[in-house]
Amino acid sequence: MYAKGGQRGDLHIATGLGTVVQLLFSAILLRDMIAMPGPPARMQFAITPLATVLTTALTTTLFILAGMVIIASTSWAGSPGGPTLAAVRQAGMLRCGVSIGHKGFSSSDASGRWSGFDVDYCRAVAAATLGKADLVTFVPATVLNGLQALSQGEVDILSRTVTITLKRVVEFGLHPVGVNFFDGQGFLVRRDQGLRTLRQLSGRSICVQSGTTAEDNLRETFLARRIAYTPVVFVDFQEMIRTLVDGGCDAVTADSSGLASIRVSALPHPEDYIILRQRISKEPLGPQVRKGDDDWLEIARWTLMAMIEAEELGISRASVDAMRSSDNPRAMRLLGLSPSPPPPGSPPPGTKPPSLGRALGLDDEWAYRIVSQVGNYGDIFEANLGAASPLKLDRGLNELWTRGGLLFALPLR
Ligand SMILES: N[C@@H](CCC(=O)N[C@@H](CS)C(=O)NCC(=O)O)C(=O)O
Repeated sequence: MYAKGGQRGDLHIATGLGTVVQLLFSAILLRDMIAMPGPPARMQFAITPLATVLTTALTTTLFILAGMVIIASTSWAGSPGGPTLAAVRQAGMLRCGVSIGHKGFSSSDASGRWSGFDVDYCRAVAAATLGKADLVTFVPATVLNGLQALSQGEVDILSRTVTITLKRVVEFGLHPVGVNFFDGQGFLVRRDQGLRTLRQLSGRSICVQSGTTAEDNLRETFLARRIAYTPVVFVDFQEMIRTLVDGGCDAVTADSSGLASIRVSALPHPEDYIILRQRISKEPLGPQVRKGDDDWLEIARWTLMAMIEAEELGISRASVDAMRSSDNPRAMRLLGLSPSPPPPGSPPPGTKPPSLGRALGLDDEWAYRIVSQVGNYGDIFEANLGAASPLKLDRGLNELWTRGGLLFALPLR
């Protein structure tokens, strides 16, 4: 249904091989023509050494030419951008699916301005691809509607607390970009009920939103632990919260980050509620793109990696300009700068592979714009979810691997 953008490198190799085969056929044909019987014996005597010299020279030249074709076509034949990038650039706007109202992750204020951790990732993709972080149209959607909107081409990327699962990826034809938030499912209860463990939820009513992973996890876990409960299932998230506040259920279960968000933004007295310590699932949350445009997947994936890499390198929104004169080769590479003068052993000019940005079909400054306009991973975590935000979440599993967490940027080289 969607135009395929990938396999450009393979195509170049195929073209190169095709050219070689064609050239070799021509050489063999020429040799056979020259060696064809016909001319008188004396002439044949004269032609044979000449023919041998000619065909040897021709075949050698053709081999060299063919080799050059292959080398030229396979080196850095990679991603020139793909159809989604072309469409996004044509529109001058990135369409990004986000959650409807999920403070800290994505929510809009009275003037319609969106903010949050998932919103910032969309802005980073816009900065990388369009040059400006604010060239994003946010399309709010529930989990199911968001997945459908992505698979039907109504958004270019989905960035909304969606758990990556095998069935969703296959059923909706998606590619997970990477995990940008490691979460787990928890339970929010009123403090005065005295509930502190899962076992104490036995016989209680539990509110849950349909179409989310929470619904299945709840059923499976409570069945396996033989804990009886009454599910109260909602399509509408706001209605679920109202029901908790009105005492219509004893607990709400969802991603624990979502519960922290509900607690500070949707409940009249946050201090009256607590989140139980136990978690019943793994919820790897992350952006997703539609299958069929590998080049776009790479742009989305390496945007996330660039934000993590920038944090690993200590390049933040505040320090990025100063870091442009860093002597760290990784930092220089990420920021699309080459050290001057080039260090000994550098490839001669003209044979150097393109910068990371150009390899993605972007430009040299893509990652500089991401960090200077939006920030590194730690910047957007702290501002939206961490100490500087109402949620005050710990980094926990979302800390860099160098500090004991799970965040690890694939090498940007
Ligand atoms: N990660 C879960 C659930 C994500 C989710 O949608 N959570 C709800 C409850 S915390 C939510 O974000 N609601 C707010 C909204 O849809 O705007 C999933 O992928 O199924």
